Amino acid sequence: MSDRINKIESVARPIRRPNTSAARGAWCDGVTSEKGDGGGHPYASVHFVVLSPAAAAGRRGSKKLPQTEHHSVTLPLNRYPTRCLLLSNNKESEHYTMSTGSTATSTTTSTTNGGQAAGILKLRGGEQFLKDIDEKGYTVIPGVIAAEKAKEYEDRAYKWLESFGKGFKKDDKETWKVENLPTFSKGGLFNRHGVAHEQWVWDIRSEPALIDVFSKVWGTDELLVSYDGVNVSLPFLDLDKHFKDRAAPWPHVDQSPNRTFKHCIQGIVNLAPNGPDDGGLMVLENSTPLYNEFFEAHADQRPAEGWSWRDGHSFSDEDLKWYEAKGCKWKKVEAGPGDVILWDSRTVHYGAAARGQRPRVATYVCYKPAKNIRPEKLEERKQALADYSGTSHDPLEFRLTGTNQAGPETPDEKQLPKEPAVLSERAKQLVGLVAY
Ligand SMILES: O=C(O)CCC(=O)C(=O)O
Repeated sequence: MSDRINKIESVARPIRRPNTSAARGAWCDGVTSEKGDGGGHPYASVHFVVLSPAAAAGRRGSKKLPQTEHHSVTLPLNRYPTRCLLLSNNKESEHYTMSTGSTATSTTTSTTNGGQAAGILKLRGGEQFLKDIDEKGYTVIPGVIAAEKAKEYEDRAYKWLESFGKGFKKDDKETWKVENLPTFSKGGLFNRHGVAHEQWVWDIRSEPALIDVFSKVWGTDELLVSYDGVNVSLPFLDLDKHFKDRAAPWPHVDQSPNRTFKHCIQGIVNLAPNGPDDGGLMVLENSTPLYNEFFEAHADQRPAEGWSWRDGHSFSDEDLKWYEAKGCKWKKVEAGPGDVILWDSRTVHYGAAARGQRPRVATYVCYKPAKNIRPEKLEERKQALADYSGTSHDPLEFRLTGTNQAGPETPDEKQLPKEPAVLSERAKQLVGLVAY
């Protein structure tokens, strides 16, 4: 066995073969128990099944090879994918790449962790906000950043927008038009122009109290951070003129249906007062525990090659009716300057455009334990920093975003930050440039 598989457990659950061609060969049947090793490293016992080549090819009754082998092992969670080296008859016989939880069922999820969502996060220290995320799918932590500091960041966001010289002036509402701003999407989502690497954005990411919040989430302060974008949602005078459905809801989750466990906690640092009519986060309350059930109930939507591993899934009106029939209700998450909003990536959500008179100003943040990154992704992070590229939320299993990926949308669009961040030692750790 490879050194990552350090313990064989007895088979604890009946086998359930996933109905995907990707499962041919070997598949994980479910996490049968979750453990920590005392050092904050989460492990799970995973039962998986190896199908012999004969059985995989459908040749039943082959005497030469067993049709199936059943294994349960202890795997470190968060390693996506985990390389498993299986032994058969004491000989190395097969190499398989597996993702823990890749086909585990929601039944397993609910029975393995005392009714709470099982998964890759360890609850530590009984923090109420962690319980809130588990119970409601989201939470607001007040005053993580002092209000005066939040105001400074808000001003720096406006200065950044003014620095493009396209006509926007924070103090003149007549200039609050889409055409006076650099390219953005939805009601005010900016992830181009190298914004992920502006000094003010890195300063926010490096705020010790913010890092502390995510340290509590993961039980370690040795974290990597996403190169996420920012949001300035103004009550625009011309929102629909340029892009008709900018203000339309875009309900989605930021997790692949293949990842059946808690995988990522997303965050927003809220910088301006944010009430019911301001642009901001909408969550479908109680949608989190229904995540696996939704995808099982909508297996007809699954492509022939299986659900995508891309961490994202959008929901149609019809899909939402399924959630609503189960009692889920939309809620606008309100927050004050300096508050941090956290939510489980399985929670159905979207960023609403402004309906009232006030601007929304916020940055997106997401941290995960550095030890769980794959070496190739670490190199990709370093390159993305050098290129001023952005990333999707999960700092470990990310996609690149921003101008370098999609190309400029306007001739004047560049990938260069206006004030490229000079990284502190702490920020370099959060990149992965300096090892922990
Ligand atoms: O802007 C928001 O509040 C939500 C943005 C969003 O949907 C996301 O970051 O996944």
